[in-house]
Amino acid sequence: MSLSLGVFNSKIIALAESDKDPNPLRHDMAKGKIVAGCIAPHPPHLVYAENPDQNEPTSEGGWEQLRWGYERLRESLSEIEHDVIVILSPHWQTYVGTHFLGLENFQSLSVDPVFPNLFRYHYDLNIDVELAKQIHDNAEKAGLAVKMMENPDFRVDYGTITTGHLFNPKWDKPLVVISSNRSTDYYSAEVMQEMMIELGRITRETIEESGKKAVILASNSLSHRHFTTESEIPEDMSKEHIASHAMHLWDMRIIDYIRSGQTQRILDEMPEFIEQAIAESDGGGLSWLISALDTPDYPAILHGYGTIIGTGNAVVEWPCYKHEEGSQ
Ligand code: 2X7
Ligand code: FE2
Repeated sequence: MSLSLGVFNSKIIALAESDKDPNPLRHDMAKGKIVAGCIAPHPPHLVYAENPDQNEPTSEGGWEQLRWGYERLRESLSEIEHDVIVILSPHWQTYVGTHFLGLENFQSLSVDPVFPNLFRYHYDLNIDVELAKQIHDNAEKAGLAVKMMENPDFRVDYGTITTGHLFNPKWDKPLVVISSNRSTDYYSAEVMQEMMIELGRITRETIEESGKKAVILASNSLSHRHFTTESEIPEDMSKEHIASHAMHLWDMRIIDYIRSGQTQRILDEMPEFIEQAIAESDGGGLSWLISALDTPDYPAILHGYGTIIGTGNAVVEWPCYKHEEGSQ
């Protein structure tokens, strides 16, 4: 009796052992994460002022405060390992759902429709189609309207290109590029925000499932009222200032929330911000970013602030990697 019980017990132990993962760390190791989230504005003036080989017009500089801000952002993340950069751009405007670039590579000439004198940029960018499709599929399962953009002649918007260049001028990492579903215009800022909070959650969970490390970028200005005429020398900084005092007050209010870890208040005040400051977060990028970062309550780093043809622009980093479990 005791012998057969012993055999029975050892069988159970053997079964339990065979159920065990031979590599108990595997699941943990495979979990992906967002290592940082940023506001990375895209006025083409910043690329024009840098004079990279890819851009045809040449300049004498300008907008240094913001360009130094981007330098500080790049430096801050230079040692933080990441596999992919995810961008949501308000200049890729889609009215039926959210779209994702869905081919391995896109190359062409991008010309800014309002500032063709500043931005004629020859781009060549690579896409992480696998991750883009995973986010697309999970969004579809959650009931959002989505589409993969698989037209090889599709012209990538200048917001994506400018943010892509300023964040990573070497273009040596693949991108996931997400369109701006114009639900603010079609419905309201409230509807837009509800959809972007859902897309942000799905983006975060999909990155975690994917096993990849990602930096996510909301490509947008803050207040967005701009001058209707351009000075003779666009980079003449004696002509640059915020469009109005009201725009300045809104920018400082949002920056205060950013720096003091009050992202829920940004979401709460988003409809007023969009309406009163004509904010470029009407495209959904900022709501998506805050949601993907799980509405952080720790302070973000303000790397720079400056105006561009009257609009307010902040370069901001939420350093998620400093706030992971066990990192303190
Ligand atoms: O797209 C932009 C922008 N958001 C702000 C200022 C100037 C030009 O382009
Ligand atoms: Fe813009």
